[in-house]
Amino acid sequence: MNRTTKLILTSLAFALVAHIAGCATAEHATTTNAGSADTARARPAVEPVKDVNEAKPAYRAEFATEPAEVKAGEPVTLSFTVKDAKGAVVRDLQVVHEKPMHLLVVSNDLAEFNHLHPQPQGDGSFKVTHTFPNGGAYKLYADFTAPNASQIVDRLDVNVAGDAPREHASLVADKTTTKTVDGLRVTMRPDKHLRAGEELMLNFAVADARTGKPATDLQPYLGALAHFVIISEDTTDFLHAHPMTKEEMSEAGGAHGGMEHDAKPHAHDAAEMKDEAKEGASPSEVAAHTTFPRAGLYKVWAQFQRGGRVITVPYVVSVAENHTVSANTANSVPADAIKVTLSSKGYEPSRIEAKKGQPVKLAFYRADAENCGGEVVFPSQGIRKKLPVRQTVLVEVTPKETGELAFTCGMGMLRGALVVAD
Ligand SMILES: [Cu+2]
Repeated sequence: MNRTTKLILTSLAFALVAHIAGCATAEHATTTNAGSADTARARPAVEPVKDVNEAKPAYRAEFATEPAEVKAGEPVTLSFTVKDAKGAVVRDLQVVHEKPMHLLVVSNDLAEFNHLHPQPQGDGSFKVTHTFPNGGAYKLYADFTAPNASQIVDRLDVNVAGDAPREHASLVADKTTTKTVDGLRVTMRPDKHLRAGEELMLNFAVADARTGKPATDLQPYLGALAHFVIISEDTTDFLHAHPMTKEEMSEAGGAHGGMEHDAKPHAHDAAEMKDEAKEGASPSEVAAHTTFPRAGLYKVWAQFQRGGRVITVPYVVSVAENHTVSANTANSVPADAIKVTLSSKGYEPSRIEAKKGQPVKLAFYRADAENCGGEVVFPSQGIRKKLPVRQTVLVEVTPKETGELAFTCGMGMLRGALVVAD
């Protein structure tokens, strides 16, 4: 009865700007509100902010520590006060995965990792007490969602005073993909070679280290069977992957409608998961659907809960350059092509005029790592093309009938159309 079931995780990619003005300053990656029904099940990816001074972010977290000087081995209270563009304190953050704010604390070399949850205080701030074990530079990623807005991740710097800062640990890509932590043996199997800008599934199989049998006693941790945090070696790319709930999975299954490909397995798995929940067994395999934005080394922390304890399993992966997509970029886009930008807002433009019988060249540009935008599909034309992040892909269509010729993202959530006239 060891059926394995995959949980598909929504993942959020953040390209944070490398612009740091010193200790305890925040960087802002604000999102635009996707304004669609899809936001609930797949929160839109953050659009990179080119210049923090260019546009005032809608929300930012003011950061303070108590005491002001942070010392290794001494408890410090980390305080975050979220303010809107007008400076008003925002108290009612949305509860996402059971918490209004998630805080990831990592040392600059990514050797140390903590996942904390600042608690709301009477004065509108969110606070958590933490003890940094060593002196040196740390990064804090405060992950929160204001009411009627999309997710925001603020990256902050903290310098911790200490007699002897720990020696900088260099990231080295793992030679083995099987790791054992606290009696849980976890094997990571990506579904393809890791390449920049390409969507992939990171599959994680969990087994009991002692018996070697699939572990089916995982407990929900913050409303999910697994959480994944992925940070690039230079700390600028931050991805936080959370699983979809059963309801969201069945909704997503419904939304996929007649789309072939991966929609059916997802829906099937959701059904299987319900069966297994009845039997009291948890899936022994989970999958994170993600895109690494750039080539280089990334650290991946997979978090599970078992026996009331959170188990954090670290991996270091190497993401290769993507030569196949760079051959397909702007240089090869003809001048008469219509540029269609795909972001968390959807397709812009989403309606494009065309003439019956005349070929139309569409140059799709995918601006961010929005999850379901990894493919563009023209169902009536049998066209399905991959859209790597920050790459342009050309699609040529000749409409044979007047009316609307629809195109959608791979999961059918984002839609656009050619409006075809005689
Ligand atoms: Cu969290």
